[in-house]
Amino acid sequence: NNAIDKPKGYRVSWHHNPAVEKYHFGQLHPMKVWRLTLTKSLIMGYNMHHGMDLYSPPALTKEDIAAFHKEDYVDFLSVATPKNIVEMYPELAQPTGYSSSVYGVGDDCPIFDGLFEYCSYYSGASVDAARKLISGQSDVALNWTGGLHHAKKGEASGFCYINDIVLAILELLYHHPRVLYIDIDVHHGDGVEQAFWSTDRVFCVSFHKYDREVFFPGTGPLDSTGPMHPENPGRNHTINVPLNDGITDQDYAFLFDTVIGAVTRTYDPSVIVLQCGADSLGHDRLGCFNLNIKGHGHCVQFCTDYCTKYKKPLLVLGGGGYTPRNVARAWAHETSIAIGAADKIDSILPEDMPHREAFRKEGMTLFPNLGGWKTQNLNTRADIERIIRSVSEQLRYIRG
Ligand code: ZLS
Ligand code: CA
Ligand code: ZN
Repeated sequence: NNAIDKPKGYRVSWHHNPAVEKYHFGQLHPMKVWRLTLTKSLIMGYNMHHGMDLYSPPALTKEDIAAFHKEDYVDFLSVATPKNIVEMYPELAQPTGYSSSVYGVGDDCPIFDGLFEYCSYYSGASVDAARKLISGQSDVALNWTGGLHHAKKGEASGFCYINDIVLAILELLYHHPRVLYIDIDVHHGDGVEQAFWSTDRVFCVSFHKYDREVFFPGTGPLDSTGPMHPENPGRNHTINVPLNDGITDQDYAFLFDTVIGAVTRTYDPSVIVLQCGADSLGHDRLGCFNLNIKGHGHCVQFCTDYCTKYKKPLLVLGGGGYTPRNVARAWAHETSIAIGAADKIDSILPEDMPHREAFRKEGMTLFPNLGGWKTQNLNTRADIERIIRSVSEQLRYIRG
């Protein structure tokens, strides 16, 4: 572990309102809110909360949310319940006819009890984290309950209702000239990309599985780099890294370091926002990559090192992740990276950890082998070289 040393006075903040943990998407739904409880337990089991400032931020109000979202959509979310939704919109009750659905509601984005409170809590934590970075009270701010990148201005999408990332970036833009957004969730960060498509003040980079026909949301090809119009400031300020099944730690790290290294050099962001969706790990229920916990964590290490070196704030968010035990492992490991304790946690189970002996006997580890899963690596040398070539050509158009 050759992470760069943390300077004196370096502060990490953890933004988590435990109220988010009590909501349920439904029995069959892959989004399990209890993965957040598991993550918290692991972080606290390793005593990492002593290395951070803890905040339990308030819920956002409808007005706060309307900074990005359409008012009628926010009104709708704030009143919809499982009971009244079918009375208001009988078309949602049909087993087949929900495709042209109301505000994106349907099987992926169900209306469950307390939905609006759930949204206001996870978004409140992201906005609070952004504010602590702006005020200088924090250098790295974590919100594992956020990172819901698919939500649109007036529509829910892909398990996301309110786009906490967009709300946090809008907050950062009050004080920061240039925000770099990086998205390592296995899905394309379409909602954030769309929100900042026409500005050069936010640079969006998403790494994702791309297959237009079969993999959600079907957007984010290599040649989607911002608006076409030559006068539009957003032109060339989006990078998409479309990947095939089975990418390994080595290939992913090479792509990440090359692409993010080049973007940071040319764009010189004043702050970084990193969405850490854990569905890019091997063995994810919805994912298809072969990343291990440490391969995923490498991206967090890269960003914390960069931000420490150049004294820039970093906002770290959660996202997808559908094999809860691995989600908790990844985000606990990434918390240890943020506080500069990754090398300690590697081998040590804390003295006072509940069930410590049982864990040790079972050979339980933060780092199970998640590689070599399901598929082989279908990303060829040529694929990776094509991506690197395209990105370096694109970056020549960005003023240096
Ligand atoms: O990035 O693929 C789709 C859309 C469909 C297929 C699924 N049906 C239900 C709707 C139409 C084309 N949706 C994806 C969304 C993935 C969102 C990822 C979010 C994020 O990680 C950020 C948090 C999808 N993949 C798998 C499912 N949906 C899915 C699987 C199983 C179920 C159960 C509950 C619901 C219906 C049966 C469902 C969805
Ligand atoms: Ca992504
Ligand atoms: Zn995802």
